[in-house]
Amino acid sequence: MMTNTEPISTCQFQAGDFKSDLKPIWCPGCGDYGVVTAITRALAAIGRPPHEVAFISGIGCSSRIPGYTTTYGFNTVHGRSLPIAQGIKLANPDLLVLVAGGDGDGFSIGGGHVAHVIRRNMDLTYIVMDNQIYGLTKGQLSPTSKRGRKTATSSFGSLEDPVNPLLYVMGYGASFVAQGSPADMPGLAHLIEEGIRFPGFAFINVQSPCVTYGEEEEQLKAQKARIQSLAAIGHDPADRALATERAREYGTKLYTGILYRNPKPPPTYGQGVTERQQALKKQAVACLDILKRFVPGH
Ligand SMILES: Cc1ncc(C[n+]2csc(CCOP(=O)(O)OP(=O)(O)O)c2C)c(N)n1
Ligand code: SF4
Ligand SMILES: [Mg+2]
Repeated sequence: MMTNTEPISTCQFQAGDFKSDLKPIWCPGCGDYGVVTAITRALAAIGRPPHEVAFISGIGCSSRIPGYTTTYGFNTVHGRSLPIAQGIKLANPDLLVLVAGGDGDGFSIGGGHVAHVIRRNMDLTYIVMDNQIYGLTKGQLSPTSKRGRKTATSSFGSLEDPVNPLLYVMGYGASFVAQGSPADMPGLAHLIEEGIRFPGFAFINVQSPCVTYGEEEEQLKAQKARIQSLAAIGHDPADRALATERAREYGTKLYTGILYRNPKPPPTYGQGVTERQQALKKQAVACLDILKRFVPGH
């Protein structure tokens, strides 16, 4: 089985090779433009050709993203990108599989799948464009909208606390957890590249603002002032307890960088499947040998 960073062909790629001719229909200024650019830069740095990459998404503005790349793509069903991506990776383990979608897609309707992809340590890179709103359906509360937020579905302000995506995945034992912003494009491209290189499930939460339904404080200009680079404050990504403490600050502080990278990640589900297949093959060969010895004519 190949790793995500072993190309079958040995060509050199530029970010432009991963951008399709389809013109995005996102609102001008939407943060998702920056995310697709960061993804294409990361893929060029990895160096695998577009036909060795499968890009899976759910439904939402953010989930349109595979169509804007030249990789294989599947804009699936709302909240079901992770199960479909897992099937694709298991059926074709040599594909590099990226998954992307929105905060609603990932943490409301699709929230139940996150725990299972983590406990299997599936070798996927999952990029969530967290804009704290349902963008595509015109601005309803999302699972990451903050308490008090006024939207189309909460004219008097939300009565709920938001889901904390960083703490959520840390809680289930994710081995690679990062947060980025299109306000720091080179940083975001680097995080996605690191996520792809990580042997197992990599989660990258991206603070990708919705310019149409989002609030002023979430926009790129405001984010630039709030961003705290984890590398700059000397954060140790191998320290799980510290990473969990910092994950708790989601919503109050805007950390960017790798929050947690497990120095000893568990085996991936794919590795387990390969080993099981090899063991079963050995058993089958042994059975055939016995058959040949004892059954005349075999
Ligand atoms: C089963 C199902 N339920 C609801 C919808 C309607 N719907 C489409 S996208 C969406 C939410 C999108 O929000 P998010 O995932 O955060 O993506 P964004 O548009 O903000 O990028 C909803 C509720 C749907 N398409 N399918
Ligand atoms: S509605 Fe928001 S998330 Fe959707 S394209 Fe426009 S700015 Fe982006
Ligand atoms: Mg959203």
